[in-house]
Amino acid sequence: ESAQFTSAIDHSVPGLKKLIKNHLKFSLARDTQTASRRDWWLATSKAAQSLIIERMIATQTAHHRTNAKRVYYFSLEFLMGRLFSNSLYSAGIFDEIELALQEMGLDTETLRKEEYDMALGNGGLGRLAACFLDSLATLDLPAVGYGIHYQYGLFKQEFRNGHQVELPDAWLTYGTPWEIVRPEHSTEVQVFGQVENVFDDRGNYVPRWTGGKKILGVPYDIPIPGFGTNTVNFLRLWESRAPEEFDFEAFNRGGYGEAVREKNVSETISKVLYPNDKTESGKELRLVQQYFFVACSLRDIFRRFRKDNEAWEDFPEKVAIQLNDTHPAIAIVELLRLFHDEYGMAWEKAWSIVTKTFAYTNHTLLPEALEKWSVPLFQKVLPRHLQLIFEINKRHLEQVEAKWPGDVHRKRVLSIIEEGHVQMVRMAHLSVVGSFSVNGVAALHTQLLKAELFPEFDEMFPGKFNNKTNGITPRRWLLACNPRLSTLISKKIGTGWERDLDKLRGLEQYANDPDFQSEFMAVKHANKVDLARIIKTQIGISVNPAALFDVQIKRLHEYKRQHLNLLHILALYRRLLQNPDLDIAPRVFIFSAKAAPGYDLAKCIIKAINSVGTHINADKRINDRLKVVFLPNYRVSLAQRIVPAADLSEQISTAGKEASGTGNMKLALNGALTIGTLDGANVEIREEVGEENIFICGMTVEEVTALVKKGYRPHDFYMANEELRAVVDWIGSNYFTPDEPGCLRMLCDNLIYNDPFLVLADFQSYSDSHKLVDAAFKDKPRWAKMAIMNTARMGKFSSDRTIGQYASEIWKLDPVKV
Ligand code: 26W
Repeated sequence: ESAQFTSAIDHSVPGLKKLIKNHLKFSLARDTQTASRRDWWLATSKAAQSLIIERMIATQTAHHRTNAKRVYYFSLEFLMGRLFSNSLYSAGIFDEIELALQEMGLDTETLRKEEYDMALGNGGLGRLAACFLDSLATLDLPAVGYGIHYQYGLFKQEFRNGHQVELPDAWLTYGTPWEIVRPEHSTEVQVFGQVENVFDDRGNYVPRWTGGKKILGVPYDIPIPGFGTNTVNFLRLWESRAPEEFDFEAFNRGGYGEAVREKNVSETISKVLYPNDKTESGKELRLVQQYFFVACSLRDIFRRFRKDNEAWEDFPEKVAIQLNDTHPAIAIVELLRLFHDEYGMAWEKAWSIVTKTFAYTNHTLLPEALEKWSVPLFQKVLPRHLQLIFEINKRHLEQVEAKWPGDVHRKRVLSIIEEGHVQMVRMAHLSVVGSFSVNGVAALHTQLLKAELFPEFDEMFPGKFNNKTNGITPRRWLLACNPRLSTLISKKIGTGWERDLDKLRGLEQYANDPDFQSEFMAVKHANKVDLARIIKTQIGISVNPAALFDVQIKRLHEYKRQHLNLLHILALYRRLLQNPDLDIAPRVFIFSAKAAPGYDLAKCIIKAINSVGTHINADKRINDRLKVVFLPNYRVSLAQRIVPAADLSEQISTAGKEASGTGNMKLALNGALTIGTLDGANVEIREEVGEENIFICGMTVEEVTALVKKGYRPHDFYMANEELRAVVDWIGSNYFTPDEPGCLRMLCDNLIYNDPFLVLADFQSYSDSHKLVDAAFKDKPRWAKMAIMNTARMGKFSSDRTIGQYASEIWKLDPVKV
């Protein structure tokens, strides 16, 4: 069964022109004479949005009429970036709009720059959620994303004297054309309060959660159009409000000021995205955020379920909930509470429905990023949930006892509660126990998840753990960000690759063709010219587009080892100073990265790169053969400019630490070669492109484990390697920071005496690998062939493949054609 869809909107160029002008006049109250560029951008966006909304209504009708199973993607983060180009492509009106704008003396390229990034996420995990939404709609899968409508997204970054400064990201100041507020679907939830025993309506004396603070959740919907299909899903983001405009009880108690303050507390919940991508443990507001959006979303799902269904037993047949890491894991307990406490369902039945509904994705093995909440904090914020967690744990440990009688050690490691000075709730354990599926995000990551992080759980629940290697959407990360390459590819192998990325394999046969090689590299060169212009206007540095563009773009983290890259830059610089005739291809090192505001060492690494860069860029002796640029305020829209212009992609995390990485896929898809460790999805990228088309360096997971076990002493590596010692000391001296003596000391000391991520141990191998990169780059046909092979063999890393696997292997979800 499928609804027949016909559009009521005129898609022709004159029709679209009229639509844009109508929006300018009637939605924005502007005339063509006084309209600013932003007005035109808004009007054009609204025109595209009307086509999308039309399809969204048809899609929702189809899902409702077929009573389709839906997947609900729960995530604290959605890093959407700009939506303008994406909307035009998905609405299938990109060329028409371009013509319409042209006729009015405007162009899409100028207008799209007016849009402020929607940066409601930190990094990989948030961007993955955005790519997944795109693929879900493109594959016609019924899906809703649920999250928080943060008033402020990830902070804006500026550099002052090379230091990171954070500024608020007021993305909503001028409004957004994409969202639709739905006050009619507002829901009320509570936090805090206490547990009382009361008689229920069947005369049972039962615990009840009472006296909590009431909060109103107001949903904002962002339509999510698929590419080349009529399906339009939506992302529903909750904003917190005080339930009444004004709390008169508080007013009577403490007067006006008190009443306003109470209102402010409610509205604080959705105020700001936490900017850490390690943990936020202990932060009460973070736990409240997690519960708030999860509680609102579950009530919303209940309402939708009950429109089309009678029996709660059918819930798992109609609802799958994917937990994006443990951040929304409290949903497991809330769903149990709704069934058991609010609907009077027996525990066993409620728990059985719950554990058939949830699936959990783990995104990190780093112990400091595994969420734990102290029992006293839980007691304060969610007292009834804490009781339920203890009951879940009691029953879980009974099962452990049944399977391994008397095994106290096993109970301790498997318990949801960590015993200690203060008891802690382990959210990952709760997620594993409460879900029917637990997946890692790359083959190596899943293997380590099973063998190192959760071996006892894997034994207890055979078959629950599975792998879903990450992917990226080719619509944003090739079609939209790299129009030159897209056009070249379509000219060579035809269109269709946008929805079936394996088709890129068709390029392989041209990898040795000199004509195709020069076309491919001409595209790369043009993209580098564009990026060079951006670098010049952003930070005033001139770079040579013929140089090798060596790119490391990702959050700043010790484990990602931007400082390993820096040590190599210093080594190259030193070699050039000592041997001015050294024959190396000119290089531009390009960094972009935000550091968590409280992460001092990460901020020190930013300062170090900036200071070394400033010094090298000004040194006439090296004849512009090295340039170091650090582009401020890394974000999705900036990534879309850097990725198409990269020659080399730096993926050099300590083996075993990067769960997957997704930037590695974006860069390789756009014809950058990878220099990387055997970590995360790099392993699978190497499998796909072949080892002759990638530069692998550094220790393997096994070697890392062995070295740590034996006792890693960075000082030994420092002493044994003259060049390494010189560059580390160079950082530690005040040579690069004469105005701020001692400011890089912590970095240097960390490397020599601590170095938890084995930077010094991997230095030589990394440096050797870069010599191979240099040689390959000088051999133009060889480099071109390798670059083409990378693009041609990235099909596996389409998020369409990933989502197809989630749908068939985890969610049992069928497409619904609109
Ligand atoms: C504030 C709490 C918190 C804790 C952890 C926020 C975010 C995290 C995550 C670890 C952040 C993250 O982005 N993880 C990344 O997820 C990507 C998508 O699966 C992977 O590709 C990256 O390897 C992983 O680091």
